[in-house]
Amino acid sequence: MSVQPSPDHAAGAAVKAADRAHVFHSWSAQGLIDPLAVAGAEGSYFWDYDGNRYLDFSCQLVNTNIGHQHPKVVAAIQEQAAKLCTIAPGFAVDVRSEAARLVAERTPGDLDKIFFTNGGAEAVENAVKIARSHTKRQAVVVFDHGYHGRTNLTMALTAKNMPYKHGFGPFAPEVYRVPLAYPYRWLTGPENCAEEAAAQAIDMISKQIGAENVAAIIIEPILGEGGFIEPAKGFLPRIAEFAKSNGIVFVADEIQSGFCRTGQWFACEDEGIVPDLITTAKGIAGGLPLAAVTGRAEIMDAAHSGGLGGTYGGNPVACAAALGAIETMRELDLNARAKRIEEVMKGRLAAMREKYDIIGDLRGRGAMIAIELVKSGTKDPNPEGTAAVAKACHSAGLLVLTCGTYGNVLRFLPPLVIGEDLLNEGLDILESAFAEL
Ligand code: PLZ
Repeated sequence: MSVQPSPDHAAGAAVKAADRAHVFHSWSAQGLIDPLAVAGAEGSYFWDYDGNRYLDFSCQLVNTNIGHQHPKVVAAIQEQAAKLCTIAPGFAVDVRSEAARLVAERTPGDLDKIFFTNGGAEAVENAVKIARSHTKRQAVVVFDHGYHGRTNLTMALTAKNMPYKHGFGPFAPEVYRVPLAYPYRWLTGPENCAEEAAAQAIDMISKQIGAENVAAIIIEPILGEGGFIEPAKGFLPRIAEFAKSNGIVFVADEIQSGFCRTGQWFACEDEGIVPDLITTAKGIAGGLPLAAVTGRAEIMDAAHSGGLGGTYGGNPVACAAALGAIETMRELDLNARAKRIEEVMKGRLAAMREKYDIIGDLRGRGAMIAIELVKSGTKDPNPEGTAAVAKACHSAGLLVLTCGTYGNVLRFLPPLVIGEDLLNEGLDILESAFAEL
């Protein structure tokens, strides 16, 4: 178990100096960031070298659903490292077989073939390759506000008004974007949002692309980077049904929403959807680099022999971490915990919204909850207020992330193992940040 040691300012300064001299971070261009030197972590906390402790309502990047340094994951990694650290993807090994079996047991329907990759973007790329091989078609349909990664193809799949792709084109061709049922910002109001957005999306696909040309429709069942948007109820089933009746591969990108985050193993289960392919990463291995595409055998087998690959995919140590993580989620019934977290958070956040009219929308499921901040009395996005609240929380020892196309969403991703006292402590810090501002 990691225990927070006494402060060691010199060690922290050395870590920071070497970092600033040589490490290139995401978001670091033009020196805009000032990374905190982290000395360790345990459960719901991580800490720096100066004696400060932070309650982690980000799970880093939605990775540590089971908390930091979970003993089961640490032990599984240690054991596997002593036994076999690496093996080429072409061999069968016990941990990879078992990790695949555990994932297959949890994915809905008959999705039981798994291709392991290292990260989420790579999983999405492979899902597109598989869908194109299966359908012998090329077009890929994605949605407004969607995020799917930072490689050239996945940047193309990512929504255009986000900071991730500026100046990096030309992007991959044959990618088409259609409207998303975003209830809070749907022009005619939330009531008809699902129906109208689905009709518009289907109309665009049918008339502008031709359904017969579409290989895949890719959607996050709850959007992550785009602002924790829950597509209006009924939208996803309508799109999934359209995909099915037109021979289009329906891909659920559950890289953020999967593995108990929303109170289900996969968020698409809430509307009874069985996708053709599911992409996963992050929580699957408690933050170790492992990701996967899971699908039905006849779709997964469509790519030609030798067509899919990668040196590190399904690394045994990462697979061992997945075994520890999935076992922990099952044993502790983290789906039930996520639902309880939702109850507590939504209760407290709804009360805050009564008090502070810059909280415009409150949404999300399970332990994937967000508030959208607006200018008082309007629906105009308030990115400055959002950044200020996040900063105030950080100064008070709570890490919360911002997201959304307009930079005005505060997202809360507590570890699913968090106790209710700590959860409330984090919410107290948030409430004080609002009061202060
Ligand atoms: N699909 C739905 O959320 C990763 C990115 C953070 P990788 N999201 C966090 C950042 O600033 O880079 C993500 C996702 C969804 C795909 C991905 C991509 O997963 O493992 O980051 O490649």
